[in-house]
Amino acid sequence: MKKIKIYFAGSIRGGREDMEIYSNLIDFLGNYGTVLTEHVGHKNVEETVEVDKSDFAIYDQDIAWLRECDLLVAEVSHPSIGVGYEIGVAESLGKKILCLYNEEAPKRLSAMLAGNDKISTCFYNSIEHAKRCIGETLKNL
Ligand code: 6K6
Repeated sequence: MKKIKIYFAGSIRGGREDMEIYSNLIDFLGNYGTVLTEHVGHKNVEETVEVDKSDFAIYDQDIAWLRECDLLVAEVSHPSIGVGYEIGVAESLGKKILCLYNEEAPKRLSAMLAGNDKISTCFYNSIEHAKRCIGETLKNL
């Protein structure tokens, strides 16, 4: 059976406060398919990048992965311009999109996601809850 390809999006330059949650979710997603963007859950992601990887190269690679993926899972509790942009690109490519938002996050979720019926949003209250949402989405993929 063909392994599904999952693009995981999470804040990098927007702030790394939720990095451990990303890492936990990426490990979980790895049980279901190939996560194209494992680096989003790595500590010191920006420092570990090869010195010659320009922002242009990062952009080109991420757009290619967005085209290639079967599913975008975006952790959106911590606002990030890059993640919002990726969600818009994925929507325009007709990709299935699951947004995960911790209902205790300090900032309300953008209406551009919460009000978008082409995006499934899971308002989770625990990491286990977020994982159940992922399981449901994958069952229906
Ligand atoms: C680290 C490891 C390898 O390369 C890096 C350098 N930075 C990035 N590499 C790959 N994708 C990135 C990088 N910076 C941002 N992104 C993409 O934007 C990711 O797919 C994230 O989902 C999103 C985060 O956007 P910001 O605006 O919070 O940085």
